[in-house]
Amino acid sequence: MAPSTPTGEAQAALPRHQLLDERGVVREDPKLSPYAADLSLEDLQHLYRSMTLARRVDEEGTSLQRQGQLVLWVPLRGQEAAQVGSVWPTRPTDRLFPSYREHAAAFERGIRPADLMRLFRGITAGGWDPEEHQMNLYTMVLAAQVPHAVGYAMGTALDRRAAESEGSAPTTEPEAVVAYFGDGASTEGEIHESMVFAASYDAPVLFFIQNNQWAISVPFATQSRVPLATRAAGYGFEGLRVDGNDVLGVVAATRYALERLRAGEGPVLIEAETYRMGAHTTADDPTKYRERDEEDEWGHLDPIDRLRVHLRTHHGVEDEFFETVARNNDDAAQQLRAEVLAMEPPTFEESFGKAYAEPHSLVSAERAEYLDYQAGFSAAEDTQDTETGGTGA
Ligand SMILES: Cc1ncc(C[n+]2csc(CCOP(=O)(O)OP(=O)(O)O)c2C)c(N)n1
Ligand SMILES: [Mg+2]
Repeated sequence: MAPSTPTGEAQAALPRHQLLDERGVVREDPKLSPYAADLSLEDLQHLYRSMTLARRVDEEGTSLQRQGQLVLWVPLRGQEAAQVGSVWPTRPTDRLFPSYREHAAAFERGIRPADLMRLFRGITAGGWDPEEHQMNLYTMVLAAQVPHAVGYAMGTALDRRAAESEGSAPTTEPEAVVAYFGDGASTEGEIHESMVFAASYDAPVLFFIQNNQWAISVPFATQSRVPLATRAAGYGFEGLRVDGNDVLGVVAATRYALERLRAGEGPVLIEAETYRMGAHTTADDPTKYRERDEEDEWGHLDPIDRLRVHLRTHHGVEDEFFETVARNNDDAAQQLRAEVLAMEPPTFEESFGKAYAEPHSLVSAERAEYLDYQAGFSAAEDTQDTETGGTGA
C-alpha cells in the first residue's frame, strides 16, 4: 500500500499545527493558540452543530441517490472540521470559491441543503445565488475556480487601491477570498498560474487545500513528494500545515491567514490534512483501491468524535445537548427528504433556455431536434390508436 502522507526532510521542516488532539485534549501551539483562545462554549457548540448537521445531510444525500432520487452524491464525511472551521471565521462579505465537495462550507454560509441538492438531482445548473451568499457555484472542472478566485481577489484589491488614491477609501477592512481545492487538483497547471499571479499582485486570497489523501483512486504520495503547504515558499508566501480534523486548529489557521490577507500582505496557503472517509462519489467503490486498515486508522481521527469528547470532558456538556442536536439533525434530514421528493423537474424551456444568456445556434438546433423527437412519439401514438381503435390510455 502506498503511504498516504509524504515523508522526508520537507515534512520535518514544516510544523504540523494541531490544537485539539485525537483524544479531545487542547494542545499549546505557540503560533496558532492565540487565534483560538477566545472561543466560548457557545462557539464550540455552534461548530459541533454545524459539523454534525453536515454529516447527517451527507448521509441523507447518499440514501437519496441510492433510491434514485439524486443523479449523484459527493460524500464529505471526514472533512467537516476542515470546511466548517475555515468558513466560520470569514465575514459574510468574504467571497468563497468552492470545488464540488464543500457542502459543510455551503451550509455554514447559509445555503439551504435542499438548494444544494437541486444540483445533484439534476434539475438546475446552480442551486443558489452567488451574490446572496458570497459563495460561487460548484465547479466540477478541477482547479477551474482557483484562477477565478485569484482574479476576483486581485479585482477587490485594485478597486480598493483606486478608491484610496481618489481619497474615497472604504471604511471597512479589506475583503478576503477563499479558494477551495483538493490534493488532486493541486497538481493542475492552473494552480501554478494562480499562485504566481496571486503573489505578484499581493492578492488577498487564501488557498485552502483539503488534502483528503485521495484523488479518486490516486493516493497523495503520487501527487507530491512534499507536503503541499511547502510549495507556498516557492511562490514567496506563507504555507501552513494544519490537522484538518481539528476544528480549533483550522479556525486558528484561517484567522491567522485572514489577518495577513486583510493587512495587504498577499496570499496564504493552508493545507488541511484530512481524510475522505467515504467514496469519492456514489459512482465510486473505494474497496477497489484502498485498504480497510487505512480507513480504520483515520476513523480514530474523526473530527466530530474528538470535539464531542472535548465538550464532554472539558466543558461538562451533558447527554441532553448531544441528543437534542442529533434529533434536530434527523428532523432537518426528514424535511430535506420531503422537499427533494417534491421538487418539480425543470420545464422544457428552462432546460434549453438557460445554457447561454443569449440565443445560440447550437442550442437552437438541439432544441428543434428534441421537439421533433418528442413530436415523433405523439405521431406514433396517434397511428397506433387509429390502427387498434384504442383510446391511447
Ligand atoms: C480538469 C479535470 N480533470 C479530471 C477530472 C476528473 N476528476 C474528478 S474528481 C477528480 C479527483 C480530484 O481529487 P482532489 O482534487 O483530491 O479532490 P477530492 O475529490 O479528493 O475532494 C478527478 C481526477 C475533472 N473533473 N476535471
Ligand atoms: Mg483529494
